[in-house]
Amino acid sequence: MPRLAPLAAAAAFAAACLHTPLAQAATPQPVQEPAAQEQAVQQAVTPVQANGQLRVCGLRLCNQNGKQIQLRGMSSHGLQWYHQCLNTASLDALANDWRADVLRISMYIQEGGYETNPRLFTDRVHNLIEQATARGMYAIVDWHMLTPGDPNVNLSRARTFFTEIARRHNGKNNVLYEIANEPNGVSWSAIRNYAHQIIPTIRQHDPDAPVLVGTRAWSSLGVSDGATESEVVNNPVNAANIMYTFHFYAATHDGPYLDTLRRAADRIPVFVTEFGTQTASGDGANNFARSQQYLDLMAQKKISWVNWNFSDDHRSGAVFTTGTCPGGPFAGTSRLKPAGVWVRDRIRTPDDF
Ligand code: IDC
Repeated sequence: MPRLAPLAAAAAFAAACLHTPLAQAATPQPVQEPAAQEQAVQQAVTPVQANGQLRVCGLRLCNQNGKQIQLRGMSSHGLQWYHQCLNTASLDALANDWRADVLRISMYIQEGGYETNPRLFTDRVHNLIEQATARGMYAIVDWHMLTPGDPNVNLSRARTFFTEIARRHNGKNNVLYEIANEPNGVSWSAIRNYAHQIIPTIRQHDPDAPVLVGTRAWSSLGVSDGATESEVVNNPVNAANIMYTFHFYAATHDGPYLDTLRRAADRIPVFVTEFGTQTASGDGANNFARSQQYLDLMAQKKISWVNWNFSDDHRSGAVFTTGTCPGGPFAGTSRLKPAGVWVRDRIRTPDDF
């Protein structure tokens, strides 16, 4: 990556020390043999180089060698509003400074999104998949349906879109398909029927990519409608290599949601494709203590996660301060809101793969 193997990290540290101002020159410097440095450079490895084609293995996500892994990264905001936050410098920062494993490409369908100009938005997604690929990150193609909440309303659009995306990118090993962001006001069986329509459409062109399925009541596994994960456990989607999505906003979604995630992770494969440290509006005060409880659970169960969102929207959940895009700077913390500082730290924590 971007992500450096230990030797490379030591070499980078040594290089950084060479540029240390005089006042700090007393910092101990690791001794590096020239040969070791050469080797270190060659060992620099991106998340995709390290893990290759992912697949669902039992209840977890595994890499090409069958090892369970956890991906961590960021979701874009809606491409119709904050496309300017996804440029060369910001994506370089996401890969190299944030050390993200994954970029979620959030393409709204309504609210000025895909339905208004399918060609434009499909091309944006193509381009962002290429950008993620060039940086060795995984790419989640998020069909960001939200209002209306029945994914079947957009079924024919989804067929057109996913057919083109899957045809174009089937040779890549870093694409995951999220077929319905947050179904709402609709039963699990209607969502399941939609999944049975759209998964074969994708698989016809891209047979080996994991598919992520949204769940009832804004991808709460039903909890926000007073249901539980048992409706999914008892009536799963009839397809292999899929995971179910769970979204939470830590200042709104308390104990029962955390308990649901804990239970569900032992019964079905779960991917948290969206979470915020604030309220479900994506705004308001952060609850970092509860956010950390979720992150601890997800680390323990190796549940992959993606945070909302990589933009400079005014809300507290948008990581950059207003006016950061498109010029930056995007690396470091100078333009980050508190939620951004918090989540960057947690994405940067070294992976164990
Ligand atoms: C919010 C955006 C906001 C936009 C609103 C309506 O932050 O700018 O006006 O959507 O589309 C979700 C959704 C996600 C929401 C986010 C925060 O997937 O689209 O973004 N949220 O409200 N689910 C729970 C929270």
